[in-house]
Amino acid sequence: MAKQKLTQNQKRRIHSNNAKALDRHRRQARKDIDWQEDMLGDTQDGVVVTRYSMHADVESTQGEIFRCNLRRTLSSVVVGDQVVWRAGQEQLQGISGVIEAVKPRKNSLARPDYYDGLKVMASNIDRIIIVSAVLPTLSLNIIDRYLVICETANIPAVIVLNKVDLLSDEELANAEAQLKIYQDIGYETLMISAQTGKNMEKLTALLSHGTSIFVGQSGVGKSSLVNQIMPEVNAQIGAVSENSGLGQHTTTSSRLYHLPQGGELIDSPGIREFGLWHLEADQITKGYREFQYFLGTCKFRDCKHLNDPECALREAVEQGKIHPVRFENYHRLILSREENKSQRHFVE
Ligand SMILES: Nc1nc2c(ncn2[C@@H]2O[C@H](COP(=O)(O)OP(=O)(O)OP(=O)(O)O)[C@@H](O)[C@H]2O)c(=O)[nH]1
Ligand SMILES: [Mg+2]
Ligand SMILES: [Zn+2]
Repeated sequence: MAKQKLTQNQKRRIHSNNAKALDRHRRQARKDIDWQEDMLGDTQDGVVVTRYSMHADVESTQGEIFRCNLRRTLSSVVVGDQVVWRAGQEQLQGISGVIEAVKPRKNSLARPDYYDGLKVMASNIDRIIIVSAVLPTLSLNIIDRYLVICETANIPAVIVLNKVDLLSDEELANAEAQLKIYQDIGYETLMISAQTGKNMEKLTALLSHGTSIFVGQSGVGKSSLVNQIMPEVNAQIGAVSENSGLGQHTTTSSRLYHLPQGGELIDSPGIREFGLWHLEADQITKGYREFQYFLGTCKFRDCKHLNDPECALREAVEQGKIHPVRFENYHRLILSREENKSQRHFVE
């Protein structure tokens, strides 16, 4: 008899049970070190520079890195977190201390996870650098997804287009025109090449104060840019697959670096699909900053901005005040959010 195909729900349940079993296993493994009071020094301040599945690397105020366990009571510890931690009197199984508490976050960058609900990726960020590239193809839809996240979290965004060394003059002009859509609505944009170093000085100048994070698809060259800025870091990079045209998810955990000219930079792993289904439709609408001026002036209060009569947004598009590509992407985001919502019920 042919094997019956699993439904989405069944697949999700299997994955979820599997993840829970792994988590139990991890917790048991963690229990192996039961830090006793007298084994630990005084509490001190630190910052999380990398979060792994079972532990985290904490940087002390003296700039030393300590691999730490996490108290089981802590619900979320991410790169960028300011923490209170205690060093062990000695190293146990490669672990040098324990994180006791996470200080309140100034802000955080989160994304919905298919199985695990909302996942915080990093915290205390001053600037999000959306890295895109001409290989894999430049996708304005992905840029828009990130921009909605940046607007919702109220974190300034910069759009960087990498690998421009691969473009002919004509393609370069075309890419410039696409980036102009974003400049016109007030976003800073930059065309760069980690390979040739083109415009790298502009990027480093931008990063020289506050904490920035590189986000973007796998393979766009985030870690290559880190290496270009700080060759001594020697971050791992991976080729874009010739078959699929996609990145290989080379970076596996986010990592915070101190830049020589000042400022902090977080390199993050590429994400296959940056979903927006944790947001309400009107949050997505608010995530389009150039729409704000027109919102509330549509004829109908529940205007969907599609074929509704006297839609102020559509009129603005017709009058050249809103770029049609942004308007189209907006409707694609709303639609994909609705499709995801109906297929997936996820716990928040
Ligand atoms: N031609 C060209 N190739 C580049 C440039 N920057 C990066 N690459 C190449 O792009 C590929 C992917 O680079 P990575 O730096 O690993 O990309 P990433 O964004 O860190 O990817 P993940 O860690 O998987 O998220 C590598 O083969 C790099 O050599 C560039 O400016 N020009
Ligand atoms: Mg990387
Ligand atoms: Zn409308």
